[in-house]
Amino acid sequence: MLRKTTTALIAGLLAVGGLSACGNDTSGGGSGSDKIVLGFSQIGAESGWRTANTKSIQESAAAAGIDLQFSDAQQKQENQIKALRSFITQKVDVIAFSPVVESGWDTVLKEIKDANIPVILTDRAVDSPDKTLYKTFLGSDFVKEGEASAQWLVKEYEGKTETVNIVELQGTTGSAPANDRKEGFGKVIAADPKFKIIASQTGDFTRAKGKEVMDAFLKAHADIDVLFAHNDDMGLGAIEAIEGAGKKPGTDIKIITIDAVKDGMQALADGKFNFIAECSPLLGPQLMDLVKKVHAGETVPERVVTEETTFTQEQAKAVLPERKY
Ligand code: GYE
Repeated sequence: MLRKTTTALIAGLLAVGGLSACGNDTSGGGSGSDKIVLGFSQIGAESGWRTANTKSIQESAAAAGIDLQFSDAQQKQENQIKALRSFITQKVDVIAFSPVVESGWDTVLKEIKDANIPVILTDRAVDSPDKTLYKTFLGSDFVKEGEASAQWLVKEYEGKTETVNIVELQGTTGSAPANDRKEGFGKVIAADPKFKIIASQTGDFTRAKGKEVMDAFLKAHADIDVLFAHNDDMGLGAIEAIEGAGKKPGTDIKIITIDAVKDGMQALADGKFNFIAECSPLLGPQLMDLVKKVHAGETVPERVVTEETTFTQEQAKAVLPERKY
């Protein structure tokens, strides 16, 4: 109550002074508007998923009449913390952000809470034990994505007894999707000792790093059967490395990835990937809904999980023509 009144008061004062409550806004909020101001700190533009996620958030904010203050952290936690502090100074109405890693947010989240600004975690989680530091978390079940990836593998090698040598390209070290996808995948393959992860390293969710690390894996191991990449982009980089080494991706080395962005789905339809567990980047509409609710002081669920599926090569061929991102 108090917070709303204060916000209204500040907005009113700014309007009187002929200033916009949007600070150095370039998104066309209009001066003195009573639009909700949302400060959003994005991780960067490391992958096709991220690009689609940014687009979804920007388009949904515009459609919902929300004044979006968007900040790109270029994959650095320190930049995200700076952006969050500047949202406090700007007195935005709601803050949402996609935390690049899980740890190290307690102090800044406490500062935001003290400033009475509600926080929505988007896409990635934090490991803060104090759950009152944010209102809700909107995103995917990454453990489930890892499990679904491994379940496909288990089925694919059903009835076979020879060792299956797996290499893993992990996402950004310390990030929720890297931690959880690894955990989910590991849990399922642990049930059968024939599955062995012979190498596992971060490719930072990027194509370039995926290629570089896969190059190194191929040099160190002559007998790789399967690649599990924590996202499509690293898998796409790995395809280049595999082809460069004179092997056939999807055949000589089976590839499982996560995301299902258009380029990944194309590789799956082309037979270069073998399976994708979907992770939807289209969080914008649900996010704007939550922004309105927390701004109005309504209670929201602790966790809002996005709906996702999985794709085989045949399924990718069928949906590819309609894939928007
Ligand atoms: O899978 C990857 C992106 O946090 C779910 O981040 C997201 C992940 C996504 O870079 O492609």
